[in-house]
Amino acid sequence: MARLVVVSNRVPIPDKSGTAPAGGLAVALQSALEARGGLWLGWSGRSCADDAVGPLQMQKEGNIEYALTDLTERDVEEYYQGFANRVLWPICHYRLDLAEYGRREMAGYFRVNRFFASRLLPLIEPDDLIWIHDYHLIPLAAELRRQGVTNRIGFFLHIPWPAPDVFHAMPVHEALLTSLTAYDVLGFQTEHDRENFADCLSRRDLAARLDASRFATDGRVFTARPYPIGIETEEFAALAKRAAQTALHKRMLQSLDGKQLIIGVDRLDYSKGITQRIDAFESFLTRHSDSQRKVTLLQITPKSRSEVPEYEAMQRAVAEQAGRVNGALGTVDWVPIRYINRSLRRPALAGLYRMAKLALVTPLRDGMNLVAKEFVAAQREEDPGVLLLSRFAGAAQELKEAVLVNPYDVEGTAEAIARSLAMPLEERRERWSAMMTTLRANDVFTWCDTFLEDLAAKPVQKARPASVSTPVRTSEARTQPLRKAMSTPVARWS
Ligand code: GDG
Repeated sequence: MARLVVVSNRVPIPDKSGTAPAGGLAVALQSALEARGGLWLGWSGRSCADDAVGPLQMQKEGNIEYALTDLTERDVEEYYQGFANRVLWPICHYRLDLAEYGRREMAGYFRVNRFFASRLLPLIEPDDLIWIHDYHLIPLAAELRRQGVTNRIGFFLHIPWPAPDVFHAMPVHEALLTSLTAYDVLGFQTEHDRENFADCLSRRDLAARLDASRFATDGRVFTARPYPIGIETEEFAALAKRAAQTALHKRMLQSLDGKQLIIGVDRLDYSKGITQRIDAFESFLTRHSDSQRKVTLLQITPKSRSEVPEYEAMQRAVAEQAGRVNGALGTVDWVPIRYINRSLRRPALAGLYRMAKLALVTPLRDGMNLVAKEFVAAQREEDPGVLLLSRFAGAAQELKEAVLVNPYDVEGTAEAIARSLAMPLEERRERWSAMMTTLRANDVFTWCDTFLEDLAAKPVQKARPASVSTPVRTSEARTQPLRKAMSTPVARWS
């Protein structure tokens, strides 16, 4: 079995006791790395002065070697805070209005990808399978290819791929698209994302489509498929069951004093629809005033990316909004919304999911949304809670038995909350059991194995296009925008 090399922006490095930070993705990748022997490379999270980037920091845990690199302050500002989080993230979540293009940031993004390639290069062995993760590292394979790497390289995008009209509004979209054709296997969360990507390629004549999943650029074939990410279903269910026995769980139950718990868990991010959700909850309480004092919404929202101004502003806005609803509707002995702005431990979270009658998972746009899946896995078979889920989360493509809502429709969501809370046991059990079957069939280990099987598979090269309506551009024309983006000196862009 070939060795596995994983590259992601951040690396879930185990602490001194060897315990990896919890989280399905980290667990699945670590178990694949452990089985095959592997290397995981990424940013250390530290920044330093321009001339102070030291050697890679290596750490070995069992069969896995972790390699961390520092970045310069300028790198972090341009590549991470700039292009990744203020251009790609909003664009992929359909927020053209929030994207702030700057040539300096774009150049920094390509420069840091080139830097990651140069750090990885000396560590790669001829048969390694290389698996690169997420939007921070789109051009990494193209950079590795330029430096002579011929290994199989795969890419998985955790966030949505938007429709061509949105993606093509981004300067350098063509360079990014072209760089993706350097991979052997491209993974998306849903069929919809894959089709958006295929439409982007075809509008720019960057590849010919051979069949549903194979594309040809001159000289090579690559595949693009949906690989919906899962969770560690059985382990999470067991964790939730155990958590229900803890003192914290009992204290929480006591503090609810018979009220029904509704739960929301999201990183503080505008894509998660938190303000629309609080509006919907307020609308529900106003339209169904008999529910007042009978329910409590627990919104757990750990801070994220607080160095980006939109996130800092949002933190204030959500806290104010929750305070306003509590001020307007609360009573001396009832607080409608309990708002927690920090992270809880994973077992505590699992126990709270299990206690809740209803989860509000209402992102405006989400690649998958693992909270939806964790909530389902944490339920009690004999009396499961209801999942209210946005149609715009990737998870809605699989969890069709959830109560699906349009989060932009505040009143519609308010009515769906009312319906969900009143749902009879039999219907709750039917819906839950169907969703649980889906989660068991496609857990995060299956996701990981399926992707790696495709990545390791012998490529079928030189297939003839089944139907090519427009000629594919020659390699010279095709790689031109990529070369331009990669070689443009920063000075010319700033
Ligand atoms: C990206 C994509 C895609 C949250 N609060 C706490 C906590 N969490 C954990 C949840 C869950 C994870 O964080 C969040 O995952 P999501 O999938 O909901 O969202 P993103 O962070 O935006 O992830 C997304 C995902 O990648 C995977 O491909 O699904 O669409 O945007 O696991 O449980 N964990 C703990 N305390 C908290 O307070 N311990």
